[in-house]
Amino acid sequence: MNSLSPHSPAVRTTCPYCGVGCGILAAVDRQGDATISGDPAHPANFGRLCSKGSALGETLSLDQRLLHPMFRRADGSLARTGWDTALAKVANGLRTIVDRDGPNAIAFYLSGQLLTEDYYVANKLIKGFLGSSNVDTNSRLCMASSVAGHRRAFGADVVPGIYRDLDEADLIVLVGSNAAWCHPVLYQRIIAAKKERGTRLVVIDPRHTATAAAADLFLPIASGMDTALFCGLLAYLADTRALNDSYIAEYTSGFADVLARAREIAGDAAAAASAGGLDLGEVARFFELFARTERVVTCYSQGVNQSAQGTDKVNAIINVHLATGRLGRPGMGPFSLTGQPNAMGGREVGGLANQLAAHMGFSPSETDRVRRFWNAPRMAASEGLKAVDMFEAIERGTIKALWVMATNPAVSLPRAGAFRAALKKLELFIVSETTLHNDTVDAGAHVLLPAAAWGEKDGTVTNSERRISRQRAFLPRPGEAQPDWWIVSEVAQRLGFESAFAYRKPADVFREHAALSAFENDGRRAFDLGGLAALADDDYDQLDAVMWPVKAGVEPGEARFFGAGAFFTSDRRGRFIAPGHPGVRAATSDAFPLRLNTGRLRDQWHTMTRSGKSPRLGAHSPEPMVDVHPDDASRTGISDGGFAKVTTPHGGAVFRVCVRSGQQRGSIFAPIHWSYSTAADACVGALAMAENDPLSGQPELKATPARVEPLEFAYRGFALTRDLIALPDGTWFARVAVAGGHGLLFATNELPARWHGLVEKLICGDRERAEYIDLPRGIVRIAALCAGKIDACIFSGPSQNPPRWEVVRALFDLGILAERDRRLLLSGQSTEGVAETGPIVCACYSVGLEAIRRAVAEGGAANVGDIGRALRAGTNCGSCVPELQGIIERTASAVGSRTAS
Ligand SMILES: Nc1nc2c(c(=O)[nH]1)N[C@H]1C(S)=C(S)[C@@H](COP(=O)(O)OP(=O)(O)OC[C@H]3O[C@@H](n4cnc5c(=O)[nH]c(N)nc54)[C@H](O)[C@@H]3O)O[C@H]1N2
Ligand SMILES: Nc1nc2c(c(=O)[nH]1)N[C@H]1C(S)=C(S)[C@@H](COP(=O)(O)OP(=O)(O)OC[C@H]3O[C@@H](n4cnc5c(=O)[nH]c(N)nc54)[C@H](O)[C@@H]3O)O[C@H]1N2
Ligand code: SF4
Ligand SMILES: [Mo]
Repeated sequence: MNSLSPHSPAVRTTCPYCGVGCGILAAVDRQGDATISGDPAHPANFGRLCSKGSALGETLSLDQRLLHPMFRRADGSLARTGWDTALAKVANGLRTIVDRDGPNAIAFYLSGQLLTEDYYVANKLIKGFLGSSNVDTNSRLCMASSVAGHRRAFGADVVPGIYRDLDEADLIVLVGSNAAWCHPVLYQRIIAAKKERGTRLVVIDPRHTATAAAADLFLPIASGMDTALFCGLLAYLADTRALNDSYIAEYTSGFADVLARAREIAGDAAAAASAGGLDLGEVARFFELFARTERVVTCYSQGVNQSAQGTDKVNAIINVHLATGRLGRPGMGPFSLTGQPNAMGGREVGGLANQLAAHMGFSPSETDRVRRFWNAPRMAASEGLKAVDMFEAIERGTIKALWVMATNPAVSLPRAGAFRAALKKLELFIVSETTLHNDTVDAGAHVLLPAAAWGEKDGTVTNSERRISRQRAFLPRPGEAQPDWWIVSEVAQRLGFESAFAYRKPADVFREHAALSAFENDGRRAFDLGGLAALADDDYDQLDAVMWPVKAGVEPGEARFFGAGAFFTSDRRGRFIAPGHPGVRAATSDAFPLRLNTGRLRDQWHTMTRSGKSPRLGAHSPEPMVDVHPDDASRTGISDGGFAKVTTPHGGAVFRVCVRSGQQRGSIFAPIHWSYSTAADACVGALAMAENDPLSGQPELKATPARVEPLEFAYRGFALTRDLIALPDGTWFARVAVAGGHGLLFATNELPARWHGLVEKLICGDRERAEYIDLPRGIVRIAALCAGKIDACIFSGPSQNPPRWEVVRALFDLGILAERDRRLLLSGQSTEGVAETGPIVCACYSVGLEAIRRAVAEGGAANVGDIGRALRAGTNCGSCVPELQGIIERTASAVGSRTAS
């Protein structure tokens, strides 16, 4: 793996972002630059990639990488150390705490971004050898409600369908899923089915998203009321004789009671409409469409899972599919869209605190089976603490050692501010990371272990349709970075468990994992990789994407589950589950009259440690914005493009404001991506409440009571620098990746000319200085040039008329400036060859808003196809097509009204 030559032929691997699990071809040229393209042979994407996948090549630099083991000195600074010392420190520290305080004083917090092999080894060490089941994962914040819902209904955590069902459905219902941005390649498949087959699309979401733009029917449901809608649907199906009576009788149990409960919650379309705050006619249309369409797939994601009643929402959806027998056959089924690349793999190895490996639970017989298989000396016998409870135990001081791998909880947990502070209480705080600084590391990690990153590591991931794909290395490992499975195994060996962790390569781990899945299985556990348990090293290296189950002696295929019953419950029947009364956990009040909904943007990935490195991705939504309905904006006195402070009972943060009519009255939306490492004060996790679903332990991250207030800054501006700089306290800023250096967008009440020290430091030495300063008008433009290139610049102006940065940013990347450009630089104006692009809409081809507007207004482009032919925008991943559509409509009507007047 280390000996990869820097210009190897393309390597087949898998995207490290979302759960679609797209196949990728990665090649490295002689300069060491990676070329990334979609793998035409991979059944998840057939060659397509979204904007994030296509930009992976821009995220591979070693800038900000953690390259060596490090430890924190008493004065708080980090110092480099060797692997032996670091591993011994971890092993001795864990041993001391377990011996003194018992196994439950230690915890691991893992991630759906680990590979299955990494995950398996970590889980084995803590549950089987250290005797603690305090191992949970960020999947608790992500998929836990789906897992709990599947287990209640099916007796196992199984997604019944496959992606092909999306091609073969006549109706697709997306509940709490912004697939256009979060599962773009699957969304393209849905759009293709609409075109080719006439598939209808219904989108259920409190806000009008890019996904909703293509819907035949959009239901702007009140936050948390999905259960009412699906109960109303169940009652309607019963009343209109649209049930599958023979499926119910033959394969399920509990229908009559659940129907009675559904009628109590919402007995018909009118009751469902009233509970969901929806238009009766539209609810009736949805019910009728659902009732008469046999091939229905209902996909759902975080609008369902991240709820205090997420498990009930999942079961309310599954109930209507069981009642119509619409699952396990082509073109139908409930379909949980997983978030992370290996959310499923983590579930398979038992990464969650309430599960054991290979889909087993903590019953005495299962615990014993795993103990025997592992030959485990100290097997955890009962469930451990789930994520939020685990961090509360750290807050209380009962958990004393924590090992975080591949997640950034100081940003992504609810009540993140309080939990970040609690990390200081740990006696031993270990972080396995690829990045040198993120909020979790900077919260005071004692030992940093450098992990090999995507492109450098080898193993497997499982996507939303149960398909296992290989991630393969195509880059050499930098510095002293090591794969996560290696790091854990080395610690285990130093704890005295040499033979149980004597893995030499990922294939060794994978074979053991596959063997455990088949161990004493007898067809009672869905998850069975017995057919891969004896895979030779070469075959593992060559493994094509394969869908589980892969039973020994059976040719693997594309299995759907439950078309003819055969559930994994004790009586093999599927269970109807009666949901509780729907709603959200915390009430709004005079102090917090709004609800804060949180989620994702199209071109960033979580806490931006990777996607935040790509200039192309940074151009789409460069600043943290809060979306507010026009009525709420005018009531609270905040305006589009201005700033607002959002406050909840847990914290406050400051965002630019986007006033959107697609936002529901009373509900605001903010993205999860920014942290204290990337912005002054825009960490959404610090605002979110930690109210959990009682069954799944998943927190309700989309409904925290909140208020907004306007906030004024006198000046706004930007800085472009070759090295990272810090702005003075009190300055609001967001970091933005730009080509050739670092960008900062800021807002302030103190003019940069008065930022003592910083400007002098940037503009010193033999650098040529250019400046235009007009303090009374609030204008400051300072640039330092070095050998004809911009080395650093700071521009600011009054908030009402701030400087635009597109042109200067392009010049910053250009290299040596021509005399004319140098003269024009301070004016921030376009010169020949550097046109103003405006904000980037198409990330794949870097096409900006202005160019698209021009193509419509002057070039006569009338539809998305015309734009594609003229500018290429929208022709690669298609993620921007909904935005293109909106721009065409708005520009065309503006042009129309100009010509009319
Ligand atoms: N671009 C991008 N893609 C990603 C990720 C990323 O960071 N960036 N992350 C990946 C991960 S880990 C995940 S888990 C997925 C998440 O994928 P999604 O779940 O699609 O994304 P979110 O934006 O979290 O939330 C989806 C929608 O739920 C809606 N919602 C909120 N409350 C309710 C409700 O009560 N009912 C209903 N019906 N809807 C509600 C929100 O308005 C939002 O539009 O995305 C994956 N893909
Ligand atoms: N308010 C609110 N909060 C949320 C959500 C929400 O919708 N709203 N969504 C939740 C969901 S669904 C999710 S999945 C989480 C995501 O939240 P996190 O998991 O905290 O976010 P990431 O930025 O993906 O963190 C991954 C970390 O692993 C590091 N890393 C990358 N590759 C490797 C590797 O190979 N090995 C190691 N050791 N480290 C690596 C990265 O540098 C990064 O620091 O956020 C959750 N939090
Ligand atoms: S849809 Fe995009 S982010 Fe998701 S796996 Fe495919 S390329 Fe990666
Ligand atoms: Mo997630």
